Amino acid sequence: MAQVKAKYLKDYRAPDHTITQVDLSFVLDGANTQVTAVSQVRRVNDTAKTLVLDGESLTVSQLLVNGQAHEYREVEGQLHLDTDLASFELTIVTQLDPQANLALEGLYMSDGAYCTQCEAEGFRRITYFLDRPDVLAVYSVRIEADKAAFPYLLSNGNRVDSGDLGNGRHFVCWQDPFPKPAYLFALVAGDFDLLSDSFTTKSGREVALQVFVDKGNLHKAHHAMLSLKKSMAWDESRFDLEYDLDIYMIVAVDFFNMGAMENKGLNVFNTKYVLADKDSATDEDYHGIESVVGHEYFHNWTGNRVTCRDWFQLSLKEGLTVFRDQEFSSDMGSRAVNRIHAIKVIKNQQFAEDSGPMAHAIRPDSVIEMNNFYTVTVYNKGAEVIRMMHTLLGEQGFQAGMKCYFERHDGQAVTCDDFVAAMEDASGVDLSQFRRWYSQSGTPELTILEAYDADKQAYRLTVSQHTPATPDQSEKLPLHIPLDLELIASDGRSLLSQVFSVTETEQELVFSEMAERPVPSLLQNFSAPVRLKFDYSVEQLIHLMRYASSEVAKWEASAALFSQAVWGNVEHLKAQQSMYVDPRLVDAVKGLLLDEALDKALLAEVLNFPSLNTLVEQVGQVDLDALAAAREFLIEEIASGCEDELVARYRELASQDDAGARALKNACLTLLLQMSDAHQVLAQRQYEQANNMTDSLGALAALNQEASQLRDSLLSDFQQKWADTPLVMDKWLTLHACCPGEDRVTALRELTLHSAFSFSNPNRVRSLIGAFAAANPLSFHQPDGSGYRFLTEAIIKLNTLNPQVAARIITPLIQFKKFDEQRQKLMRAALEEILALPDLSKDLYEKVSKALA
Ligand code: 0A1
Ligand code: ZN
Repeated sequence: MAQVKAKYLKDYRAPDHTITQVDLSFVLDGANTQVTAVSQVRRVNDTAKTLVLDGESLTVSQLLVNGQAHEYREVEGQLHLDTDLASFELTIVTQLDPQANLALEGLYMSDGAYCTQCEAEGFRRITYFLDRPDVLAVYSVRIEADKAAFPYLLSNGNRVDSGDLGNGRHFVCWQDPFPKPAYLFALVAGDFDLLSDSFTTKSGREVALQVFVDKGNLHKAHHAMLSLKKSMAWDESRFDLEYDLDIYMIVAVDFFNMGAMENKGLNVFNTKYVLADKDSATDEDYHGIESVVGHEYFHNWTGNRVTCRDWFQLSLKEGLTVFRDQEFSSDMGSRAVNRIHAIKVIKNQQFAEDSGPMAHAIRPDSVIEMNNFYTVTVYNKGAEVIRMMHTLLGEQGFQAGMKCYFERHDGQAVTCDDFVAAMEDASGVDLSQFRRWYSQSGTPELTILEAYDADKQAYRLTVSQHTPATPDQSEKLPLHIPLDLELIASDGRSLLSQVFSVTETEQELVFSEMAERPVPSLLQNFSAPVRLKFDYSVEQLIHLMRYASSEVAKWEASAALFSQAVWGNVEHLKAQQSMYVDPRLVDAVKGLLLDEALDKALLAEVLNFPSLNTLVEQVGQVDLDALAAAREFLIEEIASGCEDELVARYRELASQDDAGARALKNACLTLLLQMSDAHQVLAQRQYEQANNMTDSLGALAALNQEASQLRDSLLSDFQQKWADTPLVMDKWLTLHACCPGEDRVTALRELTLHSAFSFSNPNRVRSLIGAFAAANPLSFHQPDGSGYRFLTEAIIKLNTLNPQVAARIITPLIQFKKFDEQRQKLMRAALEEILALPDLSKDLYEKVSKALA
């Protein structure tokens, strides 16, 4: 096991040296690729006598200080160079083999194209450098390569020179005028189809827009381009932020560890978030593209112009940029549905992270491998923390805070505290207690009790907060929690809607002049990322479904009603009583199905009842088998109680051509098929008549809930049709991964040998193995441990191939505390086996050692 040392936020020190300018020259030549870096180094700490540079897996062929050879030594993977010069020019020549780089960090090859990924610490795999975000340099880049194979040579900033070198080779030079940290550097060299367009900013500057895609995919780049133009216009109108270079490039590559990367002026994207046409991409894919294109574009200000002082501050750029992309999606489409999707991510995944061994604050205190902290906590809970500030300050106060933030910090590398201070100073709102959201990990529980005094006509809510201890932090303090609530009268009138600040461990809210006991809609719009504990009655929830002013609250009420009913039946099963469904629940669903005025996409969300994973997250420990049985029973009962309405609604929607109608149609179909095989013919017809991927996949997913001959034959038809389209074959792999059944693993093991699968491509791995472990809990948690074995074998393979991906797909295995003793034993044994690997990566070591601690 290599040296594993945690780094701590409290140990942050400003660098002794900085680099103000770097001239990079790349000679791209396969395994003989050469990089020359000429850096202008300046000493910042006058007492420093050694320059310490970061590097990883590098071969240095030359090192010069002011043009002269200079001594250096390698110490624990870093390069030490003794000098007391106040400023000097450092030249380092390194040799790289991008073809051998399967970890996809630094300079690597994706399907014959060179590309880079430098966040978080990938630049140190290109050259020795001060690879930390508080070192900001101006970059110039020269790229030289074979002209026929690599006609496009791209880097950050503006193209300033190019030429032919004779011998079949050519070069291009780029200059980026904005000082940036090394993690925002990018280079791409390859042969692509190019979609060009332009955007005129509000101050009248014309920006060239370019989207590069693999040859033959030009027709699939239009939605990404449209999304980019919408993002640019939106950031001007909502945040008053304008683009700052003359060119904005997006390159889509098939080999990528994450979604996309915001390198200055040259974003590198996973093809999944660029390529789309109606035949091959679902409505969800279209939406994902718009949101990721927006996200990367918005980073230009929140991340690039103002960046992070150190990696513990990652949420400074990510929480804020996720908040901005969520607002963008909400302004472009349905605010309620977007909010529901964001809430689901928190409740399913972020709460799970909080209750597992990797619990951390949105600004972590300690990190072993930074790549492990691109998490739902840092990103999505981080966005919730920004959203809470928005709730407390209002749009105007928040925008004043943003303006102050940019006035103070443009061109700097700063901290989360700097951001909060700008918000506070610009708005006058006291955020001192609020800051604890940055340092405290775990999910707060907000328990609310109600009391009504008919004589005094007073309604009282007693609100208490408590955050359970997490492995990283035993002491918890009360937080500043914005509690948005509405009180609703028995006739449906809204009596009050207001945001209260909960700051104490226990606090009372008293409402006078209440002629009757109101129904409370609590934590409206999920106003804080907390677990709400309130003992709602069935009547109250049905009242909220009918009368809550907020659509999100209606959905929350329906999900709570469903969850309560499931847990009730789990109790019945434990007591060996028969299960039961409250007819009022069926009637409530029926009422919604008959309500033509209700937004279709919203109704679809209601009908996609809480998943098994969502339910698992609601309790400490779980009897998975009883839970699954109770959930299935309830869905079947609801579906058979509403069968006529579901069929009628399905028929009426079949001919409608919009995303909301498709979502609702597929939700109805899913329920009908879960209820009875007799409805299989609906799915078959939908599949055969489909003229878009949402309909095809909706039919397949509905059929995929159970093994059947029809399912098998349509899946193989799908495979033949799409064999040459990897992103669609990923959907096929996921369908296989998510089909229930006791012997899934045998089929999946065979699929790892299929030509559509490859361990070296992260999209393929996530679609098959990642999806199986994360989204097919019943098969993954087979009592014989076969699911754990399958995942463990894949992780062992990926440990050396691509540690980042290995560490990502292990997540369901480290959350073993939720399950029964027998399963825990098997899961622990699998983790022990991984921990004992002789060449265990830092990424896996951090997660597995914490899980077993
Ligand atoms: N900053 C990117 C996410 C990202 C992070 C790490 C990567 O490679 C290890 C790649 C991308 C974003 O937030 O979009
Ligand atoms: Zn981001």
